[in-house]
Amino acid sequence: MRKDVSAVFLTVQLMLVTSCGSGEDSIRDPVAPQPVPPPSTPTYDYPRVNDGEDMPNVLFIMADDHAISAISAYGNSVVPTPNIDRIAAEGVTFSNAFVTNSLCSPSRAVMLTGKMSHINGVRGNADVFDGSQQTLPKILQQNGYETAIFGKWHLKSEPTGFDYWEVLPGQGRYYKPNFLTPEGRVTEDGYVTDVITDKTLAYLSEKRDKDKPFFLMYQHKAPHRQWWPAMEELSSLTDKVFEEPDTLFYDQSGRGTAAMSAEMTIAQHMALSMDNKVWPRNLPADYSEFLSYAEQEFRDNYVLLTDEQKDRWNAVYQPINDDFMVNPRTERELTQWKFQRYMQDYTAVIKSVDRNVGRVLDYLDESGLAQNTIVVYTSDQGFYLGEFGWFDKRFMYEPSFRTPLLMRWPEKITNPHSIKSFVQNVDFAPMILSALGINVPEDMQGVNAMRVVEQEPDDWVNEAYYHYYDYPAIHMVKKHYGIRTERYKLIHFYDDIDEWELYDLERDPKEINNVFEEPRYSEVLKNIKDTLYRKKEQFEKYEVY
Ligand code: SGN
Ligand code: CA
Repeated sequence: MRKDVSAVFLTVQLMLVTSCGSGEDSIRDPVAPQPVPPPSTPTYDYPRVNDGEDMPNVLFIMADDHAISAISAYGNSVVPTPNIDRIAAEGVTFSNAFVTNSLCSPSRAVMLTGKMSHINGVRGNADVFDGSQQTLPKILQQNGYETAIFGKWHLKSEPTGFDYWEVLPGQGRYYKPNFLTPEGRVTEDGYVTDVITDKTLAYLSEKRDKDKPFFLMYQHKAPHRQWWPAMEELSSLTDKVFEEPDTLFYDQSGRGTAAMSAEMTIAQHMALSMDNKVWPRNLPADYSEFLSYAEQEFRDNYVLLTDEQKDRWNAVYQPINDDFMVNPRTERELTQWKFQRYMQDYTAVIKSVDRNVGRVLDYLDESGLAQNTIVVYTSDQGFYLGEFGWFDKRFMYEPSFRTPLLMRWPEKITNPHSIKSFVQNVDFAPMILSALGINVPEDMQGVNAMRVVEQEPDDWVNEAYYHYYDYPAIHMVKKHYGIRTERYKLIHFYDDIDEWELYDLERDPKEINNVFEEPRYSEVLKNIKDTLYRKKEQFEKYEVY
């Protein structure tokens, strides 16, 4: 059940923008939005409806690129995550949470604003977030909250709306991380996931104003590429053999041009050096790592290790390098080897996130804060762990469209359960505001997903809308928008192509058989196109940025 944006606000917008949402069938569909000046920001009063009560705290945990398939609370995980699972075991697990634009900066901007990418101004990773706009932390500050963020930010401009902030510049680095702070840049010894947690715990135990409720964003860079594990987890990665997804060698032939032309295969686009930790000097002579930059990235990471860390690192990776050197491999075997290496490092990095989440949950327990603290665990999007031969994200296909979402709130959620109603990350801000009893501003486009936490309503509309813009860019995933319903998914790839894909998720959950042209789906197609255009109209009929 999504509400329409304020009619008054829309009228103003429509006077400003006339070309909107038209030309669905043209090759450059939709018409590239022309920037128009933002309207004067409407002002709102945000009355607290639960004045006088103890306001709950909010701990918002986000890990970069954390796939559902790497969280054991979701079942069939490639790695156990006992601490993250604690949130699920004592709270709710959203089994149908989706992003609106499967990429880092856009996803973060959507969560902060409760607005779609073209409205908050961050369509792709190159866009700079306009920190003068209304955001969730600002609204919370106005309602008596102290706000803080530690970890990955990745929105280019300085954080606004936070009483405390220490964020990684850009993607950040794994070892000896830098942080941007209001006082300038600081460099810390240690491993990034541990350091972010140390800062979070220092805030919780010492720095915060204990007379105020807190809204704390605790955001991990890991498990983003290039998957450098912490020393503690290095030993865990050597022997495990991971099951290959049955689509590891899928050729995309049941899909279309966009999937075929994307540059995110383990076989060709994952770098042996920076991603798989093969010493550049050990690379085969005929292997032109497209990638002089990849070799440089590898060195840039390695050089940050202390001598002692280098010894420990080499003790684990040298035998892997030796094995790589002595055993000749066919092309197929090399892909299988890279997949195993990828999964070893990725899961080791997840373990460090899980271990550190455990430290923070323990603190909440020990300090007595747990009872009235809402804990949310999510990611900025899903991730491919070898499905369709891929790593990375960006596509509207399930592994990157779906995102983990767990929520614990002992004070209010007393029956742990799983929720099947659809929610999207554009709903997170309205969900948190509603949970706290704070009015949701009219111009937020998400809906109050707390409704499905309390009890899944029969009239909830399970439709998820998507729009990805970051093209041309690394991994070369073409622009597309689409709609997912409970059973079907319709995607339109546009810009330099004009291709549609329709999937019947019941018959084809892996989305490898595009039925867009199949006559027996003509009725389904007609209906889902109507749904798509309705959603597109609802979300996109005006442009702000
Ligand atoms: C880097 C990565 C990409 C990744 C983007 C965006 N390459 O460019 O693989 O898609 O970040 O990721 S790397 O060689 O620098 O590792 S995002 O999560 O920030 O959107
Ligand atoms: Ca990400």
